[in-house]
Amino acid sequence: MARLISLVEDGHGSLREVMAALAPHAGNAWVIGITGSPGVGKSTTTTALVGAFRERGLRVGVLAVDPSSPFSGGALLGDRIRMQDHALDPEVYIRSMASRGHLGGLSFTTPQAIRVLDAAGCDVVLVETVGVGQSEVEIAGLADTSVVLLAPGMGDGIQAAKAGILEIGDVFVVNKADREGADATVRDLRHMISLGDRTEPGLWRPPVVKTVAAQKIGIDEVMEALDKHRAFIEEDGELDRRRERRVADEIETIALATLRTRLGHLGGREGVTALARDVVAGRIDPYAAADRLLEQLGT
Ligand SMILES: Nc1nc2c(ncn2[C@@H]2O[C@H](COP(=O)(O)OP(=O)(O)OP(=O)(O)O)[C@@H](O)[C@H]2O)c(=O)[nH]1
Ligand SMILES: [Mg+2]
Repeated sequence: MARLISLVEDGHGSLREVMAALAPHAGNAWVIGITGSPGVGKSTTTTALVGAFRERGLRVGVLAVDPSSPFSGGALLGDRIRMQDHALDPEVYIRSMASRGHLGGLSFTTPQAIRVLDAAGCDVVLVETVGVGQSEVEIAGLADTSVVLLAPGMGDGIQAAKAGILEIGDVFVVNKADREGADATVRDLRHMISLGDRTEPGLWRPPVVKTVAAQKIGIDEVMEALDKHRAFIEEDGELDRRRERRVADEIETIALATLRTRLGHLGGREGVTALARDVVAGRIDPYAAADRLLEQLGT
């Protein structure tokens, strides 16, 4: 798994073959995204959830994804993952990952890494993403179930709304409930959710759960909320729709990466220079030039 995920990170040429081999084995994992601001308790919560899924006898994969980091799955992120509890469990695979800044970045690597874990027989794949802006919203969009973590005083409902996370959360967790202000944060959040457009009948209404992840308090309630969400989306077809959306994005990203590679083979910017000369001389317009470029790419 480690080597396959490294191939994914490198955008290695053999991925085409690898993915073809994996395809018949993928499609079973429950992908759960866990996102929130730095230090809110994502890794601690993830560790507790891994324990809870292991109690059910399930095989679990964990991907810790840092959209802000150009570094690969090495030391820097490794330090961040506090999951030693499961380091010796052969049914748990933990990996931190970052994009190396090419081939579509994390939108390229994350779904494919999930696919590797899925094909390796993980029943559940937990994807931890540091909340630093838009990219985490995108990555949360990859999950079947998205968990958004907040902590008292760190992000109240209004901040959550600003960050766009009210729309992406299927389950909200107010962690560090041993600190002051947790109940107020829960109230804020419930209020903000009630103002949104997710209160119509027939829609999933995201629950807000309080936890002290460091003491594993509230984890059963989080598991219950996850199970309910899973059952809900399975029932109403949303699970299939999400998976189709996820794969559609994946296909698009791969296609764009392929186009970019072909452009590179044409000599990259140099291949464009002749066309640019024509545009500068007023012989053609830039749209026509772009069309010609695409023709040369064989599209
Ligand atoms: N008081 C308190 N501290 C907690 C709780 N959960 C986690 N922590 C502590 O908060 C700190 C950050 O926890 P992590 O789980 O690493 O947080 P994270 O969101 O994964 O952090 P990054 O990956 O760096 O963004 C650690 O020192 C934890 O021990 C909690 O429920 N209460
Ligand atoms: Mg972490």
